[in-house]
Amino acid sequence: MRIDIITIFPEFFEALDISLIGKAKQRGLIDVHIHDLRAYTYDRHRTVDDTPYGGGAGMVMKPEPWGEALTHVLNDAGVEADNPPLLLVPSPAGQVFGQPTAHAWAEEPHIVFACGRYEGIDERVIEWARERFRVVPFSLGDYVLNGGEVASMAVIEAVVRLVPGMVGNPESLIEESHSVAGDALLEYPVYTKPAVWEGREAPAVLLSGDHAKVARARRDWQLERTSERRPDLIEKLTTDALDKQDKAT
Ligand code: 6GU
Repeated sequence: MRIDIITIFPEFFEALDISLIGKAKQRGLIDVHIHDLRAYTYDRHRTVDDTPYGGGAGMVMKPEPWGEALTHVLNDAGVEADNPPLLLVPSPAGQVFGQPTAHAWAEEPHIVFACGRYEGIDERVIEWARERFRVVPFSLGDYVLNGGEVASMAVIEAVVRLVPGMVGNPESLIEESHSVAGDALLEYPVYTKPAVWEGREAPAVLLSGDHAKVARARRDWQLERTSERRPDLIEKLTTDALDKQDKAT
């Protein structure tokens, strides 16, 4: 998978060399290209924004540097008109990103992130880009970040770990993908050694060696935790997703 990122803060993406994504880069599973938007400005101050037409607070990103930067990416990647890359535009006004979308995007051969400030990029850039890319404005949720960099990093981490060949043990991903299919419960709490820490015992059932009991206890903890923290997910549960014992509980 090729990933291009256009940003006024290229330093943010130095973190991509760490951990799982760093390994994916080393192993050649992903090929990351960072582009400084200011490289496509020609004035002394390398201006990327201006006041909004019609008035109002904040600044709007000027279209010209975006047109040039996006054109550079298309040329550099040798993009053919009949095979447009995915252009992801972080915005609090986007469609909400979730795990099903992460799975879909993990299959893409080329993703471009256009990191703008939250007031946005001149809308004509989005219209122009729709003729050259498959454009998807996305949001992480209902709160406001100053710019798209952190949101793009979050999406990159969520997507790259699902790229075929990434995870040593794909079984863990299979478990996860089931959790996306409609019985999306929150994870159960986990414990490790020592058996007693600060006077607190790990749940005895986990040390019992009874696999059926362990599975039942974990399932109950998932239901408990989900009812408490995410009642909206319980509402969405299909009746098929609940087993007999769940229904009794
Ligand atoms: Cl994707 N961008 C910005 N600027 N703010 C956000 C967001 C994205 N998702 C939630 N808040």
